[in-house]
Amino acid sequence: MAFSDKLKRFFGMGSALDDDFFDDLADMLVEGDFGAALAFELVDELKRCCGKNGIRDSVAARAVLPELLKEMLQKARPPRLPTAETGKNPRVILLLGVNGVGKTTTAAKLARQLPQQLPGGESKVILAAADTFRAAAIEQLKIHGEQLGIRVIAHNHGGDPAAVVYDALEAAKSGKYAYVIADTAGRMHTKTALVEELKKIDRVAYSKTDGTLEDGRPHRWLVLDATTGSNALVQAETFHEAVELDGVILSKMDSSAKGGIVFQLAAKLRLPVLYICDGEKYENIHPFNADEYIREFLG
Ligand SMILES: Nc1nc2c(ncn2[C@@H]2O[C@H](COP(=O)(O)OP(=O)(O)OP(=O)(O)O)[C@@H](O)[C@H]2O)c(=O)[nH]1
Ligand SMILES: [Mg+2]
Repeated sequence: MAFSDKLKRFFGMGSALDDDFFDDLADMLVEGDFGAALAFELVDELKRCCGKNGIRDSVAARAVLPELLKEMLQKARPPRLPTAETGKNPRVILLLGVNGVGKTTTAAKLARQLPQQLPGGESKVILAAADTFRAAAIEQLKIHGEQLGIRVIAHNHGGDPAAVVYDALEAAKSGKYAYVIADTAGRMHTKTALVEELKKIDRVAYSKTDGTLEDGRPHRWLVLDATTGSNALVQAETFHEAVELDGVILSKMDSSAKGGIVFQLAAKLRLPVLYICDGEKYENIHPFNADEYIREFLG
């Protein structure tokens, strides 16, 4: 991240910790997608911490930041991750998000990544083309399925997304599958339409698994384009308010993303980031690791 280099240089100068230093730091954090409120909170906390410990220059101040940032990330709820096994009810994962954030690409990446945690590791996923809004979206998922050797359940353009999930669960009945990963439409839903659509999918999932989905309702993961900065927070707020999300996947971290959004998601919405995506290839997805993330963020 180019932004991390900037932070690294800023702290590396060995400047005195005067008002100018803290003002400049707040400005930088805002630029890095921290949002003003959280930037000031972190600066105040750093000031307090440096005062208490007799820290006088930026190099020493940099050393206490990881701990402060970690505390911020710990404000997120512990992630409710799907613990899947074949032979049991498959876990249903819905990928949500606005247009173009990377839902379909992420569905394919997850379809390849998630089963690697299962014994055997081979394809135990069904992809559900529940974005029935655009014909091209269905085709796009089918192509991923072909490339990955993963089964894709699709209906015609304009069909009912819940019916696609129904058929995916029907196909998963053999017990061979551990996950159903559903791509959803990227159009900006009205809140009511989105809530109704997801409620219907929940009902389908419960009915298809005799109400015994072991870890509750389908997982709702929001995909956010990390390069959209604070707008990503607005998207998360809107979706979370409407449908209670379980977590976030940040895409396009390889582009011009600055990364502060992760701290805002945790501190403001208590939303954990589950995966980071850093490219268009299938392997460009990584489970989120707080310590690693903080290290990279600080440069
Ligand atoms: N650089 C980069 N590009 C990505 C990443 N994830 C997705 N993309 C690209 O972003 C574009 C949109 O991705 P899609 O997966 O089609 O996004 P979507 O949310 O399904 O889009 P709609 O279905 O139109 O709402 C594509 O060109 C992807 O290749 C990523 O992690 N890094
Ligand atoms: Mg799509």
